[in-house]
Amino acid sequence: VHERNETAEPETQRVCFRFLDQTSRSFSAVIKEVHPELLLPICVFYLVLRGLDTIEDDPSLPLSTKEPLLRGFPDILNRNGWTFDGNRPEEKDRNLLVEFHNVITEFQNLKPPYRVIIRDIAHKMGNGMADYCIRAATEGLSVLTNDEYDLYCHYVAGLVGEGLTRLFVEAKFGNPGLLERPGLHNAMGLFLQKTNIIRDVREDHNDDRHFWPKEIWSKHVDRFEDLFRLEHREASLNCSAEMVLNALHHVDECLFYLAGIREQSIFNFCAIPQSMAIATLELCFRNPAMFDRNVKISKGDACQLMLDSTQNLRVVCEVFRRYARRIHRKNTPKDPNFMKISIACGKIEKFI
Ligand code: PS7
Ligand code: MN
Ligand code: MN
Ligand code: MN
Ligand code: MN
Ligand code: MN
Repeated sequence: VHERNETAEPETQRVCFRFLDQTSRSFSAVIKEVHPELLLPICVFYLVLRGLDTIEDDPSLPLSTKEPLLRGFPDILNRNGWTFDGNRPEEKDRNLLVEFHNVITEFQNLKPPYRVIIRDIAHKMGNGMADYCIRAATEGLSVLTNDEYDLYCHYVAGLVGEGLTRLFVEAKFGNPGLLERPGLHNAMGLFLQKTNIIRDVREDHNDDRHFWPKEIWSKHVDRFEDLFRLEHREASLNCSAEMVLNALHHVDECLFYLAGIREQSIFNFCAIPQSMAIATLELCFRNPAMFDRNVKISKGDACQLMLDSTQNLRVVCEVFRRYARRIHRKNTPKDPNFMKISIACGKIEKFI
């Protein structure tokens, strides 16, 4: 464990770590355990992307404000003192942008190669978000095909995988071969993002945000809203099971990716969220509660997952096997995807 010397930290760094705690429930703990060489770069990377997401997520921002901000984020990172107070008062991470000059200062103090990576990912993500915001404003996102769903997840999460992998390799904590396998780091992001989209379906629906692709939900219900109606519960469960099946296809690539990590703190940083994700998928699988309220894995399960994800790849594979077996047991022949789900679980159970 590497302790930061908080009294020697400049004020702007302290502000960044405070924002990390405030804006991330799941990532702040794992980021703070990262090797000192990448601790601040990853914290700043997180806050830059959280800033972008806070612009993307705010429905009160007109497209004419939103689009140039998203596309112009690489420039913003050059502007000393830039802040933004245009988010609606109830936007949860509004203050991050109101005090964004702290993030910009710390960004500018990073080593040049780290800055290049963070700026490049902010550029690609901002443009991808802008493209989908335009589409969401005109027709909504619940019309997506499966390929469009994967592309959206690539922009908001697969690119995070690319950026992190470039940081790991630059710091010599990852096998440079990982850079030649974009499918692997993309899978790391897609697996997390798809799990988030599955679990948050109720909350996102309340905010009028629909990410489940039409290519999937239209096989089960006529209108997206029907997923939340009691008389369609069986169809909704089959639909969510197909969403889980879609996410499970990334598992083997995620486990291959983890085999390329060479430093323990980075391994933990990568493995913990992946383990939490497979446990969350298991919790959501054929669980009607997810259509009524937010479901969350228990504190006890989360603790066990932390312990198991900070050992080595063999133990992490064991975690994946355990949850795949539980999904397998809940699978039912009433489900139109019964066979496919059974095969997908069987593959994970036999992996390594
Ligand atoms: C730089 C650690 C480890 C190779 C802010 C980590 C929101 C699922 O949608 O707040 O607000 O409910 O729960 C993270 C790959 C990205 C993908 C994406 C930056 C793993 C802006 C995480 C995270 C790649 C877009 C969770 C993708 O957010 O979501 C750093 C390797 C940010 C990772 C968003 C979502 C993250 C997410 P929401 P959450
Ligand atoms: Mn978003
Ligand atoms: Mn968000
Ligand atoms: Mn999101
Ligand atoms: Mn979400
Ligand atoms: Mn969230």
